[in-house]
Amino acid sequence: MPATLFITGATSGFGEACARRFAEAGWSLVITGRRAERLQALAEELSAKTAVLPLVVDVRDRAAMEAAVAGLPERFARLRGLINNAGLALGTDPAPSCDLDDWDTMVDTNIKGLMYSTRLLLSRLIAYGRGAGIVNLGSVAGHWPYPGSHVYGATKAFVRQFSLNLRNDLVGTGVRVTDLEPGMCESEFSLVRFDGDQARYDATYAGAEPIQPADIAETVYWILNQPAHININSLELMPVSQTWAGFAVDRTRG
Ligand code: NDP
Ligand code: 8X3
Repeated sequence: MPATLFITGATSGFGEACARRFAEAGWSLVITGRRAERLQALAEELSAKTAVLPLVVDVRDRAAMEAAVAGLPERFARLRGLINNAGLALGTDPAPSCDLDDWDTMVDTNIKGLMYSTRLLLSRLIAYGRGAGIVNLGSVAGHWPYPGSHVYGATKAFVRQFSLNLRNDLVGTGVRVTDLEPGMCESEFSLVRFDGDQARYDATYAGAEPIQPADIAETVYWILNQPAHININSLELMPVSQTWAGFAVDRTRG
């Protein structure tokens, strides 16, 4: 039975690009997301190359995630990889004026959704053993503070520490864990964050030569195909055009 890769959030961006990259290499795929039509279309396209199971599920819905994992057909049960990719940022307003519902959504998706898929699939990854791996989508926002990042960055700090902690609990199982921490990448991520504002999306990437989802997919493929005795603990990448800002100073203090 071929090895299977489980990808959360495969209807766009990194998840979709990873599905394409791993399908090219012949891995069986379980792809998930909420947008059924997109997921179905991707599954149909990739099924010319490999076995693909589309699962329409919201990672925030614990019961639905439990049912989805419990119902995995035997054909897709030999799990070698999990890409915890589903996630989002909502808004860039400063903390005092942003929407508390957006904070809930980011925590529920980026933290709790990732917890659910990890916990529910761990036993299958452990059963695969040596060579299996989890790639969690963290972010530069998980350790570099910037204005408007508040809860989004904090959820990614969770992803980083959770990933590192998991490694300790998985010692001896052969299962690897990586926190992948990209900087600016061009994807629907910014359309979601800016509530569909196309002009703001365009301005974000204009002239910056951002990382593309296919670049991330290539990186994930490299991580999960390292020799079985190597664990990439964390990997941060940025476009060459992006660096850090200096400290901000309040000059109204007299
Ligand atoms: P996209 O918006 O293109 O893709 C996000 C994916 O997550 C979609 O497939 C979406 O599917 C899925 N998703 C969102 N919410 C849920 C949910 N509740 N249940 C199931 N699936 C969900 O963004 P990216 O590909 O750029 O981002 C992927 C990950 O990478 C995210 O975790 C993001 O935080 C992280 N990241 C992104 C960076 C960037 O600059 N783009 C940089 C660093 C990290 P659907 O809507 O169909 O459910
Ligand atoms: C996404 C990258 O810089 O927009 O995680 O926070 S950033």
